[in-house]
Amino acid sequence: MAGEAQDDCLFCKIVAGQIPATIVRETETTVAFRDINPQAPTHILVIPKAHHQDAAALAAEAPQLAADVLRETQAVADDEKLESYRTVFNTGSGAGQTVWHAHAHVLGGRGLEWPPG
Ligand code: IU
Repeated sequence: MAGEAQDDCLFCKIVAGQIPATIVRETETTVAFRDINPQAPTHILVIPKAHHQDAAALAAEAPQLAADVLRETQAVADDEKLESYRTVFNTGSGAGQTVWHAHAHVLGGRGLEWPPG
């Protein structure tokens, strides 16, 4: 069922504390942690604690939770003192999604080119 923890989901395991992560923020509904393979000086992932497979599913199944995730991306940027930053939701393998638990990448701390690769 939508929102239920999945046994085979790495991010559900991070939420459950079963896999280590450098957590920088936590709310009742979200967790933010440093990406293990950072692509910028600041590279933090903001995830809903509940399992939704991607950003589109999150928005459709739990719109309030999607808003919580977005609010937390700004909180992360504030904590990291980022004036400019990029929020990315990769959706689908063709766009580079590798973990099927919705997550926002918050990237900053260097100049970011447009368009992305
Ligand atoms: P993607 O948009 O699905 O490709 O992003 C998944 C990210 O999760 C990717 O940047 C990984 O480096 C990151 N990550 C992580 O931070 N910790 C983990 O245990 C695993 C992946 I697995």
